[in-house]
Amino acid sequence: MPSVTLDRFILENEHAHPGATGELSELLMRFGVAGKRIARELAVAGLAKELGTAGTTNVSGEQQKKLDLLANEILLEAFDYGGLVSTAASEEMEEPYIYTRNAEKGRYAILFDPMDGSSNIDVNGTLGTIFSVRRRQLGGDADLLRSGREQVAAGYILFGPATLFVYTSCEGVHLFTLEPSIGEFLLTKRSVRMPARGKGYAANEGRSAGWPASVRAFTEWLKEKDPEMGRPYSTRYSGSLVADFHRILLEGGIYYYPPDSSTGKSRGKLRLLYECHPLALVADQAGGRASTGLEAILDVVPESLHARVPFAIGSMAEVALYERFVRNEAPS
Ligand code: FBP
Repeated sequence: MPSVTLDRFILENEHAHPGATGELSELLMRFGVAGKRIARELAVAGLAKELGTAGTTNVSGEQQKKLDLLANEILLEAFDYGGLVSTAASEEMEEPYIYTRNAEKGRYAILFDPMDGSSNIDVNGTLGTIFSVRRRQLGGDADLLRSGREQVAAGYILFGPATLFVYTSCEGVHLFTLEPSIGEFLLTKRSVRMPARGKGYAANEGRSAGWPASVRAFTEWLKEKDPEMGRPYSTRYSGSLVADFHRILLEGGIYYYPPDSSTGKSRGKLRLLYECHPLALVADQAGGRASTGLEAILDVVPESLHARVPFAIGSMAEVALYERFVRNEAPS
């Protein structure tokens, strides 16, 4: 049984940085604690009547589930003491939450998607929490509306058969598994590397009629018979970005959510700051890539807090090919 706990791993890495104050370490450990609390709530949600909708919609016009709001609350509470965080932004809150007690001294701003894969909640499907950490500079939105390269840490908690904690603080990507009987995340894989090429793709093909022709052509290319190029690829789309990304992190491949004129989502569906930037940093640190099709996701600076962006993420080979199709430089 592995024995390196998340806290020990984070603290040992902190000691590698003489100037470290320990605040980022503490902050990452708090995401671990919040993840354990959310895992517990998910496990009993059906019994606790916590499934279903809350009767409200979020700023993106999506129906909020009770568990979206419960997870949001648990995350906000996790940082409500100790003066670490000045601002928290979330998919489930129109405006950022300012920790008034920490507004001046909190050295970090955090962003999160409390419950990714909401359509899986009521059917016991795989879910996740995505998080991003930035340094506080000027305070308020000015600290948030910045490129993805300014993140100091990012990661996700995956709620599946096991609960996993995956993060990077810009020194590789590390994977931990929750050992329920001791309530600790234990190191299961350090310095995870994404395979350069995969065999699967994750996209909601049911919507392909609304996609740009270039993305439809890319999808058709993946499905052609060509054993030498590892084609045809298999479809692996779970309804949860975190679950699909985690598979790609370990097995390679590509996930994409392009612009979709059939649902009026001309900029795609996924939100840049708390879905795409954090996973793009994890992919980048594991040797993969995330793109709009035209530029690296990490270079995109959002105009607004809940801005959407066309998104493709995964192995270098597949994302590079996706970009060639979008730029109409597809292989003949
Ligand atoms: P939520 O954060 O609201 O769940 O939205 C993101 C997401 O659910 C992704 O996890 C998933 O890949 C995608 O949206 C599913 O969207 P669609 O149902 O349009 O395929």
